[in-house]
Amino acid sequence: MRKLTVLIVLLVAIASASALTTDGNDTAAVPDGTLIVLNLPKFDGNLLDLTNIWVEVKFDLSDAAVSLDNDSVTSATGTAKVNSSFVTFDSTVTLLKVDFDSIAAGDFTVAEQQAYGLDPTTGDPTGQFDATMLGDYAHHDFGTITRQDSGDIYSSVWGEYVGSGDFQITVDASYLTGATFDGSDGYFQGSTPSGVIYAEVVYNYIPEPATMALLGLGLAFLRKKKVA
Ligand SMILES: [Ca+2]
Repeated sequence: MRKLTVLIVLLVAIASASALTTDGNDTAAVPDGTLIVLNLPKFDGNLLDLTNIWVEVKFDLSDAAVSLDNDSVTSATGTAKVNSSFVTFDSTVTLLKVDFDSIAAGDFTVAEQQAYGLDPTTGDPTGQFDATMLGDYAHHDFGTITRQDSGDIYSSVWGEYVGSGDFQITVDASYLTGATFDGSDGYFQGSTPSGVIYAEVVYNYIPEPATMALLGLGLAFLRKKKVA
């Protein structure tokens, strides 16, 4: 009976020790063509204590909008477009996941478009963009476009995440709004999009010395009981 009690206490101690987590995150606006650095905490403990590292990087592109104006005397299709990409995506730790896919610049590329059938021009001045708000005009708001990648980090690179201070993720984004027309005399007006980057790291670990001490204590107690 005592043995069972000791075992239960041991299991509870191990179970509670294995639940420890520490994490951190950082977020920043990413203006077009500007180098941005995110700082995320390293694991300030022992490499052997780690049981998992999880990383997420998320990018939101907002305020992308394109207005179209057909100045042709025939109807035309106008296509509003937004493109964004990370010209730079660097990290001081290797963002290699257990599935051998890396969190990389390509995960955050945006290339979206929306086509509109436009009526012949309504007679507004030709050769320039005019917001007529009539059938020769269309406006597309792309809303917030989210690109995200996350996952458990491959254990062979965990060592890079251990230490004091932070690791850095550096990005530089390029944004473009535009339009194409299948007829002549199409004009557009595009906004300047804005971007926000967010990154998070979560460390799961077992504080090994504490667990081993408890385990040792329990085993010693069991052994003592066995002898008695
Ligand atoms: Ca027009």
